[in-house]
Amino acid sequence: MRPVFAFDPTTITRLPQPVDEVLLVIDGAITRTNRDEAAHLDLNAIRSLPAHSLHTNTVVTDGVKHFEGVLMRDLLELVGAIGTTVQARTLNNYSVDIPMSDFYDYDVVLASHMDATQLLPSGKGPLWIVYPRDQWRQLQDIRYDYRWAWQLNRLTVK
Ligand SMILES: Nc1nc2c(c(=O)[nH]1)N[C@H]1C(S)=C(S)[C@@H](COP(=O)(O)O)O[C@H]1N2
Ligand SMILES: [Mo]
Repeated sequence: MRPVFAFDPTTITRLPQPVDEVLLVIDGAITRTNRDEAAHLDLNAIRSLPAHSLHTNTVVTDGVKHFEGVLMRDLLELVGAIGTTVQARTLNNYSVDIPMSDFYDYDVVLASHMDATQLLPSGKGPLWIVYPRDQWRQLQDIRYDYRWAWQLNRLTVK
């Protein structure tokens, strides 16, 4: 894991403004923002990061699914996250605290697509935190199942 520094708001720099619908707002201890001390990201901003995909079973779908998105650690680097915990919140008001070390220990994906189809709020979208469950036995555990936040729309870095 990379070292954790004290959060210094004086180092804040700007991200580009969103052009399309904002899918994800990241706030808290971040050093790159574009509105109201938060990072408001549309799909293009998310997809400006290197694409990452994986195949895995989930506890809520049948069979192996193909997820496409970006790595959670790349997303956190994009916004200059400085902290130890990420609180994930969702459209259905679910909330879970995730240790940031998960994203350095594993290739955890912020998925925007499943089986080549964009995730929508009527399903598990707009975004879904997907762990490489099939690749690591230790991830096949209820402690990690809680962290698979679907219908994700906000992250707070603490
Ligand atoms: N948006 C959202 N994500 C969520 C949840 C939820 O209620 N809403 N439940 C969590 C829990 S407790 C688990 S075990 C896994 C599996 O959720 P499910 O079986 O309740 O669908 O998703 C997690 N992600
Ligand atoms: Mo659960």
